[in-house]
Amino acid sequence: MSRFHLRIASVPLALLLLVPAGFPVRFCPEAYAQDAPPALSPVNKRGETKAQKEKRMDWFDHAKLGIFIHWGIYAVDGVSESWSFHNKYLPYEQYMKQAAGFTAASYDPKAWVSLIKESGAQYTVITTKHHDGVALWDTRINDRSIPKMTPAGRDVLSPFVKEVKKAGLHTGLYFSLLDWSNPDYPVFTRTESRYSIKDDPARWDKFVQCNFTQLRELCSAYKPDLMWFDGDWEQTAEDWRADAVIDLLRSYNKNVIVNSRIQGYGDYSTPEQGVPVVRPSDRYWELCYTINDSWGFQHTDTNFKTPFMVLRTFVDCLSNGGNLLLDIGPREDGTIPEEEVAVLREMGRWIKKHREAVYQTRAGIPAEHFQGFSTLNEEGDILYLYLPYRPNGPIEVKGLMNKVNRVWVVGDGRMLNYKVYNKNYWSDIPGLLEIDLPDIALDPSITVIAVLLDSPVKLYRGEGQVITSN
Ligand code: JFZ
Repeated sequence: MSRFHLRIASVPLALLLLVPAGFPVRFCPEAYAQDAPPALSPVNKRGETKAQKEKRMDWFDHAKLGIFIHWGIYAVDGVSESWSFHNKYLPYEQYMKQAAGFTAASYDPKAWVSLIKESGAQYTVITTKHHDGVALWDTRINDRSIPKMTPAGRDVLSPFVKEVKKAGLHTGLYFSLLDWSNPDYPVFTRTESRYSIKDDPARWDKFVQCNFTQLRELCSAYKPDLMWFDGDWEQTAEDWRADAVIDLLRSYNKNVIVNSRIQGYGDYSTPEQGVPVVRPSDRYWELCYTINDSWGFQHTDTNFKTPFMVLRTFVDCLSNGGNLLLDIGPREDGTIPEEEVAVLREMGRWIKKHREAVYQTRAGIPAEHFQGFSTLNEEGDILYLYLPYRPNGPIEVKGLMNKVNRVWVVGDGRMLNYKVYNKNYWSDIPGLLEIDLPDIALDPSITVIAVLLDSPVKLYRGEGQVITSN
């Protein structure tokens, strides 16, 4: 709606025409209806209707939290996954030698899944094969796999996926399209190339067939709900045969969801450079995020965020209508760093207490209305306010046109007192909603307040012009 489009709040147009000239009509410069969702991604190469896509995306939309797992031979020396040899921080041979130290000696896939479940996550995405080409499962295309190259000596993917499905979580598989180890892949290190696709299309074709074989292996053995591609940036959609990749996945699961890193063939966007500052325009999005600064385990990276910090980012994602895909990097023996365990446990504690303000929510009201984060229930008549701080006085909501019917503390049930200030009976410009929040109702981390409205939320979005007609 244009800024100059005048709308008289809650007065039907027909009635307005009956208003005699000179009658003091109160104008509301822009009544903002929050219930219009942002447009779906224009890229829908599956020929689906909006409703079909919404149905397919439904579990993802409500999942809110996923756990990402980067596990591979790079955890042995704690070097950056694949990039460390590609960027020549160490020689390729030395990188691959880490395989001899990958034991999975304390690997307990049941315990991994129970921790993931405890965190409140609804899905998990595991690196089946990173850019180094080392597969976690027993692939038949080559010997670059955990079962064939390492003392672990077994497929470590299958038992994990089995537990994931048993726990009722959605299965996500990370798969790097590029494979810097494969002798038929054109790129090796950042300065060394093996050949160029246009000079040797047959060799490229050989590589592409490897990808297809591995994708078939993954689809038939693990029936993924979500494929999380990576490494697409080095080639074009045509070179990856992106449309055929999607067709292949769909032939195993027609409802499969695909992330955005397959050259425009994905279902949702992945914000770049961290937590988005402005609400992403895509209807579906997911922030992938590390707890320290590394995806895989690195002994020297102690830059862990606290459980509170991660939780605050999670709420930030919720308030902007997206998911958080939170990464853990297990050690070579399969143990998970304590700092990461602590984060997942705290997520679980908080989500369990506040579940009504997590899974069934959508993006909240624009940030100008409230000093904190917000979401709405599906009907739009419960506004959830998230406070990652301890307020020094009543908390304030500006520009709320609805009548408030009740305010309570989520996960606690306590009713809160509230008042509306500066509401003139002759104006439709709403007053300030002030809610008292006693210390006794505070969550140790992020307190959530539910505001029940008389109807779907309506916001005043004007500049508060002088009203000349009173
Ligand atoms: C990729 C990988 O290269 C990296 O090792 C890790 O697996 C990560 C999850 O994915 O790195 C990227 C690629 C793209 C973006 C961020 C990290 N991006 O678009 O913001």
